[in-house]
Amino acid sequence: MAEHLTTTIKSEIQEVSISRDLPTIIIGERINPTGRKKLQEELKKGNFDTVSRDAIAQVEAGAAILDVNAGVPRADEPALLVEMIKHILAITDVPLCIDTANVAALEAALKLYPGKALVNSVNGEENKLEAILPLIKEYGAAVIGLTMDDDGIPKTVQKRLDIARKIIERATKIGIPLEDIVIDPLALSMGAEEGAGKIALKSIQAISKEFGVNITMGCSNISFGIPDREAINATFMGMAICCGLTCPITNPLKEQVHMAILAADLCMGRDEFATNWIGAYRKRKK
Ligand code: THG
Repeated sequence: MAEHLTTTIKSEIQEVSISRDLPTIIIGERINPTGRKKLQEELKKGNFDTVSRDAIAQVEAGAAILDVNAGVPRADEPALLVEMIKHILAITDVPLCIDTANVAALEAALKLYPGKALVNSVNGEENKLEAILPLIKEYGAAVIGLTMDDDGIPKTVQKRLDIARKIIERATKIGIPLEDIVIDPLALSMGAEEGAGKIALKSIQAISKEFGVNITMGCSNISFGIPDREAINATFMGMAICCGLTCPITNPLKEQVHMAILAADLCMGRDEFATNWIGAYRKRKK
């Protein structure tokens, strides 16, 4: 069993520590135009009002880090990502998670970002490892590694563990500290793939135990195509935290899911005197 590592992400003035021995860190997922037609149209016109509003609302609701994705079809992604980050930096101090598959956009964002960002993401594909890991090293960032490679997302826990090992070996070989690598074992829809939930949970457990690294996941995928999604997402969230998930990518404005995170922290002894649980209760009652 590897020791629990601590990943520290920084803005210019705030520091956020991610660890199995600390409260769960919520990475707010909302600043993402994928599947949001209206936001896409706004961004194309240079309107960042929704971005600013989503940033403030998520931080207010408990996000400690904000994911920023500028994936608008046919847009100039490097320019758009930079503009979005500038707007977010102007209104909040929380550290950012830069969510892009575009290497030029990533480099532009890292150049501009005045802290230690979390980069979302690299995976086990050879060209991704070669393009992205040197940027992580150069800018002193932390990085999320997805357990998929040129053959796609593996159907077994063992293969996901193997890809995590490959990413970790390649990153540490060029001098990226182990604690700056966060692994995402990937959640697929249980509606489409039988056993997707169990594989995700077992993968979290296996990777956390083997390497001691922090684990992230875009958890809402798990319920895609199934009714009453929020109840499923909330239960899965609690189970995943028990297995070793430390920094879920999620929407803290979804109350059931947020309460599941706080309850899981309380159950696992990461919320001394139930301070966070009671604080959230009081905020809801107001
Ligand atoms: N792993 C990592 N990064 C990721 C993902 C992951 N980044 C993107 C995504 N997956 C997580 N982010 C989002 C952002 C928004 C929504 C879901 C995931 C979302 N979904 C609504 C839904 O599912 O119904 C649709 C939009 C809406 O109307 O709100 O909003 O897995 N490392």
